[in-house]
Amino acid sequence: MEDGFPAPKTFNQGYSLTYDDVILLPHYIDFPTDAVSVSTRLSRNIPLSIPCVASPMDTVSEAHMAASMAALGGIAIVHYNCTSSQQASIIRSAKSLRVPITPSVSFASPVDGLPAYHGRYVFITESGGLPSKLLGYLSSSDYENLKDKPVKIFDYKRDCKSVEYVNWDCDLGKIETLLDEKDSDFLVLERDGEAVNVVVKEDVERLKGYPKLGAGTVGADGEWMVGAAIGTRESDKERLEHLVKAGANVAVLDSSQGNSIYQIEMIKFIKKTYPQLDVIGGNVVTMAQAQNLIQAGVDGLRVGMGSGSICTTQEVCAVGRGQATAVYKVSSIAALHGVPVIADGGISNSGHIVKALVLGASTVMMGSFLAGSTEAPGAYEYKRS
Ligand code: CPR
Repeated sequence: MEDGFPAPKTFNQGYSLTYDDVILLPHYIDFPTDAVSVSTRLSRNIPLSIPCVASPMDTVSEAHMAASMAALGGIAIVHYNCTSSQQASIIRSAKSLRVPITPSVSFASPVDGLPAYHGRYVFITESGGLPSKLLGYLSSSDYENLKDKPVKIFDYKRDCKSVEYVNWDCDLGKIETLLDEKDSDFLVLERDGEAVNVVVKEDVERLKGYPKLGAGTVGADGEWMVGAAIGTRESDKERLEHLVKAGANVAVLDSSQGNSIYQIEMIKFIKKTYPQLDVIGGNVVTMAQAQNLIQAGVDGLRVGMGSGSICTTQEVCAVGRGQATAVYKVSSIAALHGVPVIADGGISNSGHIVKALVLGASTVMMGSFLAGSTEAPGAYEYKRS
């Protein structure tokens, strides 16, 4: 009895279908939801326990997004809209974290004035950020009483004598117990003499309300796995050297049209220079494009052209493909070679994730879905109208 349209028939009619053009038929359930495993692979050698990847965008993936995604069993790809040393420092910072808490406090360097946006505490560190040596702190009551606000806050800081420190890999349960035992409002997580995070009591309460953390994405070095985006220029080879030294676990070649001589040469270079490093190529939307990158040696493929919420490739360059068709077609050929596929862009509800996975993707990459969250970079601004 034929009912509905099987995938090969649906995707071989000559139409380019988006996620919203397709709907899946339900089947039969004889298992509880907690028996469902969504564990998968990002690339040939990177297993994940959830199929979620944060996009390499400066509004999405920096240290705290990377630590939080890895803590949930996914991964983030750190953007490269910055110098190579800044990108390497974001990667080092993500890998030096264990508890996925984004500090709700602010940081300043000794020469700074009061930050424009600050939380209940301002911590003064040597570099003005983390990880760095902690020099002192001010609470909101301290700086609210400051008459001359632009002054160097360093002159008004409290010293660190009363600060409680714990080791960087202390788990959330122990942090909660210590906060109670010490009757302290915050704890400083420390690694190799530097502060790597500050956990305030209310952050722990917030995190307890999050979905249960599964097996985190931990690499052979015992730290969170973190991906790094790079381009295909000569200078990106030097950038990659910094990123590998910082501990990047996978390189993602960032291009809206990945099937190019530049990318193929870069893939070959990386596989030869860093044979232990997985390389993800893309973006591609056709089987022929995918075939080229697979032959060049990619360990994963990123699929989508014009699918991203801010992407204008289809309008500006008149190329692209409906994301449902692109994911299905590329996954069909990638599966023959054991290469996992990332469905990149256009995820605006959980149903889109299900569709991408059913059509053959191993993971979905999300940008706007994650931007604006606590874990994304940037300060929270509140404007009274
Ligand atoms: P959304 O999840 O926001 O729909 O799509 C995220 C994807 O959009 C990214 O992973 C990337 O492929 C693409 N993207 C991000 N920034 C972009 C710019 Cl500035 N221009 C074109 N595409 C972009």
